[in-house]
Amino acid sequence: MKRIIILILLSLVFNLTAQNIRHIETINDAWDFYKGKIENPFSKTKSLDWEKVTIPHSWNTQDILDDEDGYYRGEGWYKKTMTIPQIYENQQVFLLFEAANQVTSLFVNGKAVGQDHIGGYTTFARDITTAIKKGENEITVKVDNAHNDEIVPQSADFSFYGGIYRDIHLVITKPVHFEVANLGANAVFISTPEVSEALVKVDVKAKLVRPKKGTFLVKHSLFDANYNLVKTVKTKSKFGKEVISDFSIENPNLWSPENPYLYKLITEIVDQKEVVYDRIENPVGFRWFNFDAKKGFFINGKQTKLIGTCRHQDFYGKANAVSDEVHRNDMKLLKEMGSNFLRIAHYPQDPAILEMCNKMGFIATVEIPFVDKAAANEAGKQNSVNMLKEAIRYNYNHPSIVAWNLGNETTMKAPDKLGEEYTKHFIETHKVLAETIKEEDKTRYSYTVFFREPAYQDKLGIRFTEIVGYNKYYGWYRDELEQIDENLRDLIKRTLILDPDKPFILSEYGGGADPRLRTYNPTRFDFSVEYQFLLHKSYMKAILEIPEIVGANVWNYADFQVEHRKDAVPHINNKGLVSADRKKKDAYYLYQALLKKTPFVAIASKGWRKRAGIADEIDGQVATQPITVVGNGNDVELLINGKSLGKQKFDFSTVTFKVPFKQGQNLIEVISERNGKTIKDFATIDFTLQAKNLKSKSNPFKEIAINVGSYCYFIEQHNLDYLWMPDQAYKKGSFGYVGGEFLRTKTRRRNNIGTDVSIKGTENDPIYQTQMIGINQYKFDVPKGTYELSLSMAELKSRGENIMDILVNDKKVWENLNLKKKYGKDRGVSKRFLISVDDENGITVDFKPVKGKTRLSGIKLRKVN
Ligand code: GCB
Ligand code: CA
Repeated sequence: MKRIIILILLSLVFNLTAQNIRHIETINDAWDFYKGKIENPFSKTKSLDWEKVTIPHSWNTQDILDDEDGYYRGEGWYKKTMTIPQIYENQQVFLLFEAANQVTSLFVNGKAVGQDHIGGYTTFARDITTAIKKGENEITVKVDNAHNDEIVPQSADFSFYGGIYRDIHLVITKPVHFEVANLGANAVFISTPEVSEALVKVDVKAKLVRPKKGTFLVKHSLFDANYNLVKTVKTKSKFGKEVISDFSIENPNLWSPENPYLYKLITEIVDQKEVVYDRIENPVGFRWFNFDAKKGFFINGKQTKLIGTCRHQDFYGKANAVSDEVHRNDMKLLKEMGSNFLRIAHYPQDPAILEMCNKMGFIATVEIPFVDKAAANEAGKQNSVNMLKEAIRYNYNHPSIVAWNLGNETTMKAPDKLGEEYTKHFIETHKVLAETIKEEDKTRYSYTVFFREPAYQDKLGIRFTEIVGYNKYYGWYRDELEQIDENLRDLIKRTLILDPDKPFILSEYGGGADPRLRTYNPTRFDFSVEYQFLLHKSYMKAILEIPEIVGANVWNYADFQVEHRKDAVPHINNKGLVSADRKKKDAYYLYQALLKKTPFVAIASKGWRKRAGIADEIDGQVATQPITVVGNGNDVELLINGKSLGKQKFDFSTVTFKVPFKQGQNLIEVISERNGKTIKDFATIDFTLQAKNLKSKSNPFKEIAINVGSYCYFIEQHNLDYLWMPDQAYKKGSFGYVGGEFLRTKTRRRNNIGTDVSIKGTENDPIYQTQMIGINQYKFDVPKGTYELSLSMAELKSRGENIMDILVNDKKVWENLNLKKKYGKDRGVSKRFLISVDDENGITVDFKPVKGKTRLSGIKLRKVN
């Protein structure tokens, strides 16, 4: 009997608490969506074509990837009918939007509710209590992502996708409740004015909505990670006043990247009889931290080098309408990479990200999308301030956040060229944002990210924040790998002269890599995975050695979609350590080897499964190619097809073996050891061995494709992993070009091979972006037979008229070819010819200029008979 009573009592207690959590549910499903302007949104005539969609949703998933310039920026309408569940008597009902880009208007039953929400990346809520009725309600949301002079971002290297691209929640409370519909949609603010190993002092500020009459108390209950109650405090509330509570606890478990220990604070509104009116939960991490310009970042007194990445909210084919699962998976990959630092760039992101930062032990910075240029008038400035306030208030309780960043490369559009009026607002915006950070949150640092010379910012007078970040692309947009270390040291000197106490973060660095491009001769701006690997290796050497770099963020964790970008993959900024659909590139494994504390080894290029090479010797059975292994052991053994190539020592976590590949499947195994633990990795590689002599009897010629004018292999992704080989000058017995030179992009800062023009009519842009200009011949010393010869060409960035004749074995096959005139510029053209070789002279393709210059981008030869 006694037991039964206890059980009943327990279940009562349980039920009570379960009921007392405020009611929150997502309302993401089955919205009707219409893209475009609607003149008369609430008329009953059904002339418009509405489409059913699920939130997260963006209307720009496709048009940012197509060949047409621009993407839809304008209105989109969402509507849905719903009955509101009756949870409490006299309940209060709110809609909470995690974000919608970028101006959002809400209508309930045909009437506007609240003000339009301005800004695409911050969370907001609206009180719909008085607008709703019993039964069906029509909820209508207009979202507009048109350019707006008064809202940042004004310009940036990402896409301003439109839509309700994050969850919508229905929040239902009792009449007495914590505020919901306020700037930042958060009502409980936790800070820790004092933290040490012995003691923490906790301050909590709560904002509630209550009637004038009655006694209502705010009750805080702190639980440890095992849900043991550690502390309870109750504070009386006064009508119209914030409720401030404080308490302290002894010997706290501290939060840090190594041990992200989280307490949980349950905050309730109760009356004198302990009846609960509302309840909110927050994670709490106790830590203290500081930045020191010379010694670096310290957490709980321990010096910690901050190494990590930046991240965009973006996924291939989904725009920014990314599910929480993808967000959490990203955080898992970042953790596995060994990083402890995350720059949430260039705007506040989905709440899932900071939830995981807290849980996994990331040090994070959060910023608003003041990028490239200010919204330079009074309204624009105020909108930016509001955005920042919303971001700070909504995210105030995350222990992972250490700094608020007010902007990124804000001088990209040089203020001195935009007039006095602009400059005035521009400077004032920096100032007021920096002040807002300190007014809103005294417990964290204010931060700005620049890219121009320190002296430039100095002259403008915009160095207002306590820490400073620099985005520097040495070894990519300018200068070579060898100069990275020296350039960084010089830059730091120049900033510390101006601000000796202002800590320096390398807030961006990186280089592009298209996973389809591979090479053994990496050069700057070739977009090869190998160059990106070398670039990150050079940076990490410098970053780890220079104490004044207190933190560094790779640009970027993942490739992301930029409508106007024209790199090796059009519309993709491919500086990611993983691709836009999250496949790891070689540099990702390098970071693991350098950062992970647990035993680790990997074949860096294991993602490159399809390879080819020319046999080492005439009639040889193997082609020897380098394989780089990364790891944190002392040394590593490599086996190819079961045969050991011995052990080699790691140097800066990397080592390269010369590996002989045979035709067909090859198995590479690597074995290493750390802390007494054996670790292994393997890769299977499908290898095509090309004979050194194309007339070889033991390895007869079948087919070859050459990426003319490039040192890079190119792997076609939508064509059965078709592999193009790098180009070479003609060698007797083999193949290659005669005459001409590699097309290069020559600017003040660059002289790279190829050019980043988006090529029409093909997905194999890199084949066409690289080419031989002024080529005389292409030769293949193949045996007798019938061949299919395929020529790929495009006219890019050319001057004047270019006309050529093409001859194969002295026979004119293409006369007076004017690519630009016939096909238009920047279009990939590919034509196949059937050729019969009846003698021992193989194939010679002649390119004869009629006017201007000859050109060739790719060539394929396949033996038919
Ligand atoms: C930057 C910007 C970032 C760009 C990046 C790049 O400095 O802050 O938004 O995407 O450079 O890839 O050029
Ligand atoms: Ca090419």
